[in-house]
Amino acid sequence: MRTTVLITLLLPATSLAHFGLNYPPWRGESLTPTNTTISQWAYPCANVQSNGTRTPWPLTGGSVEVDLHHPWTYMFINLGFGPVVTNFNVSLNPGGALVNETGNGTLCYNHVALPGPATLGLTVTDGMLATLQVVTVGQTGSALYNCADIIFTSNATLLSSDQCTNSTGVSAQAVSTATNSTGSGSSATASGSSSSSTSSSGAGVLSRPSGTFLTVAAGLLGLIAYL
Ligand SMILES: *[C@@H]1O[C@H](CO)[C@@H](O)[C@H](O)[C@H]1NC(C)=O
Ligand SMILES: *[C@@H]1O[C@H](CO)[C@@H](O)[C@H](O)[C@H]1NC(C)=O
Ligand SMILES: *[C@@H]1O[C@H](CO)[C@@H](O)[C@H](O)[C@H]1NC(C)=O
Ligand SMILES: *[C@@H]1O[C@H](CO)[C@@H](O)[C@H](O)[C@H]1NC(C)=O
Ligand SMILES: *[C@@H]1O[C@H](CO)[C@@H](O)[C@H](O)[C@H]1NC(C)=O
Ligand SMILES: *[C@@H]1O[C@H](CO)[C@@H](O)[C@H](O)[C@H]1NC(C)=O
Ligand SMILES: *[C@@H]1O[C@H](CO)[C@@H](O)[C@H](O)[C@H]1NC(C)=O
Ligand SMILES: *[C@@H]1O[C@H](CO)[C@@H](O)[C@H](O)[C@H]1NC(C)=O
Ligand SMILES: [Cu+2]
Repeated sequence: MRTTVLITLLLPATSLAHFGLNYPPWRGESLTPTNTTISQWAYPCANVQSNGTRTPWPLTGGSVEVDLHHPWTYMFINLGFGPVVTNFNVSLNPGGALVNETGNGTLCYNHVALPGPATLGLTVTDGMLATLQVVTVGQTGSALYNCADIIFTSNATLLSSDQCTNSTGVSAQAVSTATNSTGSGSSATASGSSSSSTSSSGAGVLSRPSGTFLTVAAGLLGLIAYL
């Protein structure tokens, strides 16, 4: 039974490309073919350990840039607090939505906002340590991981507009569920901003996915983590 699940998940996985975390810079090269210990399939951080270097990140959140190579992928930006993070339990997805990215190249969010203290259960202060985890998930549920170590710093800055760009043809949309469909069950649809829309109005058009969709997504990630 477990073998069947493994085969189902891993076979399509081998045909997928991988992704890079450009900013904050990842812990280290996770696309290396020479070190077989390192694998982007490995939860939570591709088996790449922290090397002690941390990128200063603003107290209210900062820039995130990824380099993607698939026709499309779901993407999660997570955060965990502390010097050695094992629980990436803070979701930083823009608009709180499940994100569906389309296209090959860089996707950059100038300001990925942190939730408030009530949601975090703590107040972010100068010098706090944390680790960002970016997860991409393909249609089969196979997930890839990369991590970046950060230090919250009051005078840290966002990337400038020439450092933070979306490649031509790269965009991301919020996935929402149609809870009102006439058929049996709900179907997923995409809505939201494209790379050409203005960032100031971006959050407004993002809608939250239903709990069910997130539960399914979280379940898949949990299963993958377990395997
Ligand atoms: C150490 O980590 C930093 C990011 O925190 C990264 O930019 C750098 O490439 C890493 N060094 C090595 C040798 O992998
Ligand atoms: C391969 O990566 C692992 C995990 O980062 C590291 O402990 C190990 O030293 C690396 N091996 C080589 C040969 O670089
Ligand atoms: C993505 O773009 C890079 C550089 O522009 C190119 O080398 C690569 O073949 C492209 N990959 C896919 C899957 O289109
Ligand atoms: C996240 O996990 C940490 C460590 O397990 C815990 O202390 C913290 O309360 C959790 N935060 C949230 C928002 O669930
Ligand atoms: C932030 O402040 C520290 C110490 O006051 C200084 O060393 C550092 O260069 C400053 N960084 C920026 C981005 O201004
Ligand atoms: C890149 O695209 C995403 C979604 O399509 C958007 O939210 C973001 O603001 C864009 N980045 C830049 C630098 O325009
Ligand atoms: C829900 O169903 C009603 C009746 O079929 C329809 O008028 C309405 O537009 C639907 N709402 C959504 C969000 O699909
Ligand atoms: C995600 O984006 C891809 C490519 O644009 C599209 O084919 C797919 O239907 C989207 N998935 C959802 C659930 O919107
Ligand atoms: Cu891949």
